[in-house]
Amino acid sequence: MRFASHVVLCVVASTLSTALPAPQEEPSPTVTLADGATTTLPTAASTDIAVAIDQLEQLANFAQDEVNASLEDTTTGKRMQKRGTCNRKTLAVRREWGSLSPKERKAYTTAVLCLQSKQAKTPTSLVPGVRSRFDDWVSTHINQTMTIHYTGTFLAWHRYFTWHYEQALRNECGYTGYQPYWDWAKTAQTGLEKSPILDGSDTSMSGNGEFIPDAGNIVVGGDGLSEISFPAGSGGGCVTSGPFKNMTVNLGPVSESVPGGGTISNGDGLSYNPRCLKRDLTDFVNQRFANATGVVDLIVKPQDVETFQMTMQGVPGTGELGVHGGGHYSMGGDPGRDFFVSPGDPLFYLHHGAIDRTWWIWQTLDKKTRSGAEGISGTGTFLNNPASPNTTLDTIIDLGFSAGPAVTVRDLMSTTDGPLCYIYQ
Ligand SMILES: *[C@@H]1O[C@H](CO)[C@@H](O)[C@H](O)[C@H]1NC(C)=O
Ligand SMILES: *[C@@H]1O[C@H](CO)[C@@H](O)[C@H](O)[C@H]1NC(C)=O
Ligand SMILES: *[C@@H]1O[C@H](CO)[C@@H](O)[C@H](O)[C@H]1NC(C)=O
Ligand SMILES: *[C@@H]1O[C@H](CO)[C@@H](O)[C@H](O)[C@H]1NC(C)=O
Ligand SMILES: *[C@@H]1O[C@H](CO)[C@@H](O)[C@H](O)[C@H]1NC(C)=O
Ligand SMILES: [Cu+2]
Repeated sequence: MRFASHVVLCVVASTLSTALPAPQEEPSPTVTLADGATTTLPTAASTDIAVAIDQLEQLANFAQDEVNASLEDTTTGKRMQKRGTCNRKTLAVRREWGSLSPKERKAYTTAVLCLQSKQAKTPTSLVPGVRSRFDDWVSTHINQTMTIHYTGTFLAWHRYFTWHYEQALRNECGYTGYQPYWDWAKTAQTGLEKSPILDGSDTSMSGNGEFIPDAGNIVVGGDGLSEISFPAGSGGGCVTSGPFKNMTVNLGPVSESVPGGGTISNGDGLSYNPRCLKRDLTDFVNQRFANATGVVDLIVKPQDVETFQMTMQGVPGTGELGVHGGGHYSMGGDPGRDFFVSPGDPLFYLHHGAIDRTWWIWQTLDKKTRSGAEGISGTGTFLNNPASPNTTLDTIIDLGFSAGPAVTVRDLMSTTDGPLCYIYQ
């Protein structure tokens, strides 16, 4: 039986650390793997990007090993006690965009275009601007924005949101793959426009927007957050190539940050406002807020979910955007820079795949604690303003007209122990 036998992080490094110069040179803790073998994992990120990329891969492999082992041997009863029915045969593996074949990439974007051509389920009496099934997700996100960010539900809500989007691509649009993710660490190294995700080719997620010069800085903040200013990107206009070249954004803007400072809006963003998809790819933001070093530190340093989720979203007042803001503001544009309407850019789901993967790896480092009640912190309102009850395992997550059924946070705390059944490569 292997109940508590694995994921025991013995910090053997602690007694040695005083003799060593820099935190990133601390020896790694010994980890006992599910199969009884031991390995070492990093306890701090290397500032050398290439080394940090290796560390990230090592952490992801560890998570895979742990979860794979927990799903093994269903017939012999050797399996960990689980709530769901997920097993190795039903397990989905979500992969990084660049590791998909050109054909697989095309199948994904074709399915997204299909979703954009299907009828919406949201009644236009409630949201006059919805024009497609794809817009159901956008309007659900707009409707719930202030109760799903800087809340106790942030991670679980976006996990469910992305999962149902993946399910709709599969069940309503014939897609046979799984939700791919965007590895920010990779694009920070290559540059966004040179990456297979954003190079503008037919097998990309489309590329940059047309270049608009003299744009001025982007200033984000407000809603109780202090301001952060950074340069605009290398695009700014309509996306000019790739699968989403002709895409129409129907909803928003609600709070779209624009070059030169400030935001623009179209009221509640729910009325019909057709316009082109715009991007403003911003390497500066990717490299500064979502590089390999930062991602590894996010996974190995926070020991409680409050620190983890706040670091991920950017601790207000620190000038940090976290990897969450880092990804959103590196795509830029409209609706990419709109806190409410951001799922209107299909790249959103690759970004949130990566957010979910980061949480998944972090959870797996201490599965028992981080997938239960101790793995939740926060309330049901943005920075608890206005004050609201604490989020718990029983808190309901409801995706409105996008997809049902409503579930509890409990169902979303693991990607393999409840109704969900996937891992990340
Ligand atoms: C875990 O299982 C998945 C699916 O079978 C496989 O793709 C992956 O390589 C496995 N990971 C490890 C580290 O064995
Ligand atoms: C965009 O629309 C035009 C006209 O309908 C069509 O010819 C073209 O193939 C479309 N491009 C893409 C990338 O879908
Ligand atoms: C990498 O990310 C970390 C954490 O966000 C940041 O402190 C550092 O400045 C970044 N490195 C570069 C070269 O921007
Ligand atoms: C809500 O969470 C906070 C922070 O963890 C805790 O101090 C407080 O006691 C909780 N409130 C209730 C009603 O459980
Ligand atoms: C918006 O949220 C409210 C309550 O959370 C819900 O009653 C309403 O149906 C939602 N509207 C849409 C369009 O999802
Ligand atoms: Cu969101």
